[in-house]
Amino acid sequence: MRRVALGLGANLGDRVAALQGGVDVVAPHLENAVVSSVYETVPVGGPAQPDYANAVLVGDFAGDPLELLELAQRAEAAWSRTREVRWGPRTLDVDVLVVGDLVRDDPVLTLPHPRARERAFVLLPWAEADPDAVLPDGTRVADLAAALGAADGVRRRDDVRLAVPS
Ligand code: A4P
Ligand code: MG
Repeated sequence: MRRVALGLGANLGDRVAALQGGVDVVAPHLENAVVSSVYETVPVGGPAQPDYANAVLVGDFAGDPLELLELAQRAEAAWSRTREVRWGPRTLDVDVLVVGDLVRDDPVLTLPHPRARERAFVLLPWAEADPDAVLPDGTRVADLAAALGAADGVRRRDDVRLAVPS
């Protein structure tokens, strides 16, 4: 059993419904699943595009890392994600952030996710969902989140809540 974290992002259509749809596909395959609040975030990189809704799902996963990637991609496909532009708008993007302390330098599945540790829209929800989360090199996610300071462009929403299916 490994501790895993997935980052979910959506910036087209009903964004909260898309995030919930992603949780509904992946969470049943996790134990002790916890999902963060929804965060309203300014887009990072890519062309001019609408703001994102982001969240992080954590839990314990017994399967192979590639099975988790497949679940993430199944969730994206369920929201018929269109993917014309790298870093462009998407109905649902699901990234595997970590799979326990595994390190993989493989384009099919790179672990930890190479940009996770720099991004406020990942670090803040992740630290909220799992205050004890650590990266494979031992860095605490909560410390990285705290170091962001004002966390420009990331705002936690209090008006909506995602649910982990029971
Ligand atoms: N892949 C390799 N490693 C992984 C991993 N750890 N998790 C491969 C998921 N996939 C991984 O991904 C391309 C390929 O990466 C996949 O085939 C998979 O096998 P993709 O999702 O098709 O491409 P992408 O999402 O366009 O690119 P990428 O690199 O995932 O983009 P990012 O880094 O996820 O950035 N701003 C805000 N505020 N919020 C966001 O959520 N997201 C992005 C996307 C940009 N700006 C954003 C946000
Ligand atoms: Mg992605």
